[in-house]
Amino acid sequence: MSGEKPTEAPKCAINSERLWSSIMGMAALGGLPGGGCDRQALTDTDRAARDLFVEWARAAGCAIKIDQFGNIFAIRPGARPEAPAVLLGSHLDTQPHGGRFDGIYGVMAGLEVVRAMNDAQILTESPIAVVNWTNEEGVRFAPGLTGSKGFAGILPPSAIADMRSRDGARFTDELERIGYRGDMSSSTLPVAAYLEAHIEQGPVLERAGTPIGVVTGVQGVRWFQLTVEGADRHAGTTSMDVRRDSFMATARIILELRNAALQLSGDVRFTAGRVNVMPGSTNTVPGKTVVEIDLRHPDEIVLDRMEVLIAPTAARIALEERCIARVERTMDVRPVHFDSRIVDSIAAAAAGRNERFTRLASGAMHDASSIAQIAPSAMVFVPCRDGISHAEEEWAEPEHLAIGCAVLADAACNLARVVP
Ligand code: HGY
Ligand code: MN
Ligand code: MN
Repeated sequence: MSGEKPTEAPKCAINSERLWSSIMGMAALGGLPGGGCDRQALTDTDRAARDLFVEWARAAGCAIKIDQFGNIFAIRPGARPEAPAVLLGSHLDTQPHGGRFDGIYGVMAGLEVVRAMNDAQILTESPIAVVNWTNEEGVRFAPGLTGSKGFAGILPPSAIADMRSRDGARFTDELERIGYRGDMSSSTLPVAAYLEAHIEQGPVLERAGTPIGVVTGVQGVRWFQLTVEGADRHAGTTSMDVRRDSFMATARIILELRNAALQLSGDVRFTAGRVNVMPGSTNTVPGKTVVEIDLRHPDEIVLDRMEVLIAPTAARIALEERCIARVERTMDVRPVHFDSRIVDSIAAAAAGRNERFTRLASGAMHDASSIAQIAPSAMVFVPCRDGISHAEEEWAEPEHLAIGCAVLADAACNLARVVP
């Protein structure tokens, strides 16, 4: 809990109603009947959300810059324009059955910080930049964190440009199509610090009864693609003992891996969230199945131990089912420990507002993991109801969102140094 000295920076009055109505305005784009959002990266709804963000940021006096990955930077100049920027933001893309807050909150909170600074006529030495990272979620184009990895130099531009969507579209072509392929070079926006506000997406803050999470790091995430090949055969005439049923083999493999993961650690997270069973016909034994696996743990050693089990387990079970399996690692985001100075500045901002806070590590992955590789970074969490996220029911209380935004504003003012 607290104990840090209150921040010295002046308080910046957040307009909680403006913040809430901005989040709800974004939620209308790609809104789903159950209250959630489907706004996958580089779709027309993503373009609409980007257009709205750009419109609001320009109205707030920001200059807009866009890089080759489609990341949008809304820049509020500082007294020293050449000084590295304090960068605030997150992502506007969502899961297929996404909520209204995951990612969106961080971008809208950053914008609200700029608007509140304008209202209070606050001038900072360093520029403040608000960013919308492209394709954090990694749904339409996998894997995720694409824009932030590109900006941080973790993935080469050519690899990003050639990423293919599930429907075969090329990343760069889709960026062009929606009008967000820019040419800003990352080197023209040096970053002094990166702060990302986000809903927690888990139950820790709600259980602790604290409105603020001071995020100390993010657990590691690896994605794997498991392909199992058998043979297409007639469902009515092919006896069970000679089938080469790729889906039955896959189902056995996934269950065994899930059990092995649980044996390794109670904290492991093992998910098989996308399965493509081919040819996808009720009356054909499926000859090919591809499944995407998401594996998470805070400790890389546990991830390594689990990873070495995947290929042999898949090969053994596939053989028993007269199939062939192959496994490819498609993403590796290492566990991240955020910079203690930035973490402490968030704790100090919460203490300065007399808000109770909890230090915690993130179970969800974030663009902050990428940016932490090139600039000191940290995150502010607020609670979400029942810890639910990646679901239409996702909900955060307006009051908590406002407190998180105020803490973000104070930390940003502190790091960007307010000109007296
Ligand atoms: O997958 C994640 O944890 C993030 O919410 N995209
Ligand atoms: Mn997110
Ligand atoms: Mn998400």
